Amino acid sequence: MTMRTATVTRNTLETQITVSLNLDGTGHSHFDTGVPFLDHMLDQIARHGLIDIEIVAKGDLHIDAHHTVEDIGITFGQAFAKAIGDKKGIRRYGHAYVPLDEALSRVVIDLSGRPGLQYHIDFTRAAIGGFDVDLFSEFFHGFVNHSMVTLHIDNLRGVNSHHQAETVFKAFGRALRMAVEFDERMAGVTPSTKGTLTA
Ligand SMILES: [Mn+2]
Repeated sequence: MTMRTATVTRNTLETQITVSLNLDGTGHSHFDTGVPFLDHMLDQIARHGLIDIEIVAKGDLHIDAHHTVEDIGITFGQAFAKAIGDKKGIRRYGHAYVPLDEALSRVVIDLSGRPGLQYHIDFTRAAIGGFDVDLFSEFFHGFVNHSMVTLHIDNLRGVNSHHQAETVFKAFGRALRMAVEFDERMAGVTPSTKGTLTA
């Protein structure tokens, strides 16, 4: 099988980012973003999505992490769209519930070719270890708008905000894994009655 890989570099005056992905990987990851809590969350995507992910980012962290987190979402989305290709033979839909102690999240994804985000997380704290939780929404908006997927994220319950975030990213990884997997009964077939998921 040919591995579905992509590397995208995106440079702006605010950030310089390179993302490399292998959707058919084993969860190997390397992150150098300067934002440790984001690295911890990206690691969940790799591990639970069985996606190899390498991200090197240099951003204007002297201002704050906003541009870096948003632009990593955008570049990750661009790399995902490039790696997934024509979507023939894949499952297309993916979903997962993931608990962590008292927290529970559900993520549902459709590799629809249309960007859409439903984002429902009521974080119990404004920051986790200095990381502004508002930025998760920026990350997922960036991802969705450039990967052209429909994504429903619900944190169903949770008290500890680290747990809330971690269950969301683990469920996102699990849902991605399911959606990108090949369904042998769909071999060579685009999983849409419209005949395309890219237009
Ligand atoms: Mn953790």
